[in-house]
Amino acid sequence: MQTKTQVAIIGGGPAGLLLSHILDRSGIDNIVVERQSKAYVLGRIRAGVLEADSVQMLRDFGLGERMDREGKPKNGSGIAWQDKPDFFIDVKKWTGKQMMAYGQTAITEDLYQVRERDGGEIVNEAKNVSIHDILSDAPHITYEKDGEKRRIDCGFAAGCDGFHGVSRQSISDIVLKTYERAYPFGWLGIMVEKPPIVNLVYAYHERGFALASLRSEVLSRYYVQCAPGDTVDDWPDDRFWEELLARFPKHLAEQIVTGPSIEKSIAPLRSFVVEPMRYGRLFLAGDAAYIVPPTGAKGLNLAFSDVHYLSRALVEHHKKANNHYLDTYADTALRRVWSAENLSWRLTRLLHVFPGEDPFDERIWQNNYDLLLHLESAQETLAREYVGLPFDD
Ligand code: RFL
Ligand code: PHB
Repeated sequence: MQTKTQVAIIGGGPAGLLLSHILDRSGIDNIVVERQSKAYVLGRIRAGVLEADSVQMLRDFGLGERMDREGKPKNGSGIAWQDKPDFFIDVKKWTGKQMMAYGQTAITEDLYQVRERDGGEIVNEAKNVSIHDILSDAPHITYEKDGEKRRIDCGFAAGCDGFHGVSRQSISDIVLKTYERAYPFGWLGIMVEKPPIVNLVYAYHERGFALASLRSEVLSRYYVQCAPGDTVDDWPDDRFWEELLARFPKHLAEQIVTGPSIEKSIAPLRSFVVEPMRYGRLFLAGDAAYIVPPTGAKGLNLAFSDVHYLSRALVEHHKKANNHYLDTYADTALRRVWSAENLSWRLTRLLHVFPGEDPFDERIWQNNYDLLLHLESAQETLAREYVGLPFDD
């Protein structure tokens, strides 16, 4: 079986689905090839916070209705610190913008719905996807579906297949550079059908990091820093709640409504970037090219930023024969990626306990929190970094 399309999109997570939707609205045909079933993709629980520009992008492309109904606009996020005053990252005050608490799972549902409504082609459960002749003018993708080998001839390939995908591996080792940092802990997250506390709050405590977040007025999301080898079986609900409550100051712990978890999972933390993000006619976007630790809430937002720049580049190429944005995509995307890597690394460093840490380093990072409490320029810088770079360069 052989088909032809203008853009083959590998990976049907949020980046791949949004790119597919935007290209379709500009009259550029595309096919999404996804390794997992639709049910599996919709069952994943990940990001929860959208930057202002991500929110606007979703609205601009007709994806804002449910988000504006069910999501919770936020003026910023709190930081609590053992034995020190609380701090608020006041995004509204310093930038005039708001963030939105709205889950990645809901966004992915919204994206599937519009792709199906508009007759978009998504091939789920595609096995052994591989990319061929990517340095030529006529690349193609092969995969297996229902035991049958299939081929898609395409003008371009978009690698939106996340950290475990194949796209990155299609770039020659000779040009591919990898930058990486692993952290000696993970995040254990739970979802609970109880009202959240008023603000999203990150907490530092000598027992470890904790985070109180939300998905809606009736759905809360909580995380605790855990040891790298831990499994969910090590963390029955009672242990989780005891640890979480111990890591928040009393006045916040009192507001947390506990209950049985409806989901529980562990995510390792890492910083990871590959360069370049373009190889011939292959363009990487989202987690296929980099990972940020979730402390800055940047991963999904960066993926949407890539989609913004990549869709503009592909539309200009197809509609105006202008290759300028294709040629600048990788550099533009990487500049933004490194800004987010920088913030995510710093916030991770600031808010977690690093086993075996040098006491000197510990005092330096505590002092960074003191600076935040007292220095307005530090408060403004963090608010601007947390809300994300605008889409205007
Ligand atoms: P995804 O979501 O991983 O989707 C990639 C898709 O590609 C498919 N795939 C393949 N398809 C075909 N062939 C192959 N060989 C394939 N290999 C893989 C996969 O099945 C999948 O469907 O990447 P994408 O689209 O780039 O989206 C990135 C985001 O998912 C990610 O950055 C965020 O979830 C990160 N993240 C957060 N981001 C935020 O902006 N704000 C947050 O608050 C936030 N919180 C988080 C997070 C990530 C977390 N975890 C679990 C790592 C909280 C957590 C705990
Ligand atoms: C979440 O709600 O899942 C969440 C919120 C903020 C983060 C990371 C994750 O920084």
